Amino acid sequence: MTVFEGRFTDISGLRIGIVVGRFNDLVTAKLLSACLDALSRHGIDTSPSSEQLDLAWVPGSFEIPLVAQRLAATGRYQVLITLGAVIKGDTPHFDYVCAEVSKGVAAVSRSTGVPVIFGVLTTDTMQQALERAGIKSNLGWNYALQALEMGSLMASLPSAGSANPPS
Ligand code: INI
Repeated sequence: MTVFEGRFTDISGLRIGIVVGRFNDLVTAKLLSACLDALSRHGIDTSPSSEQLDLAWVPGSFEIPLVAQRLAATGRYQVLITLGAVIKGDTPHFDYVCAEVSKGVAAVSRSTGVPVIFGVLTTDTMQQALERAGIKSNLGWNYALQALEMGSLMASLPSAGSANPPS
């Protein structure tokens, strides 16, 4: 039996792309800050000259899947992290943005084979979003750990067609 597991150390070979929405950047900047802090404390180079980490800003969560798709298609990254904050307003706009970003991120992941961490908060209020972005906990930290785990796990799995046929 082979047990496959992701790692949180020995991850010097990982290249990570982050896509972050500017909309509600009071929240998304805090998610990003905790995410970078967690990556850095686990040994990822988060300096401006880093070869391990790239960051793309998009206008809002709706644009996240398109840019994630482009980054994933380069083959440069073992994992992507998406960060956004969709907060319910008085119109159905929230539902459209939530549906597009959640389905879009899942589609990018499946179509490219690159794991994409879904770090998009979807909340009823700004208060709920801020509670998840620093006031109580900060999920940006969790998204970083999930990225390390998934990036290293995917790299450790056998590739398609590599299974030995039964003898
Ligand atoms: N984008 C968000 O990331 N969060 C929101 O709460 C939001 N609301 O509520 O409108 C939002 N809208 C912008 C959207 O993501 C696109 O950037 C815009 O529609 C242009 O395509």
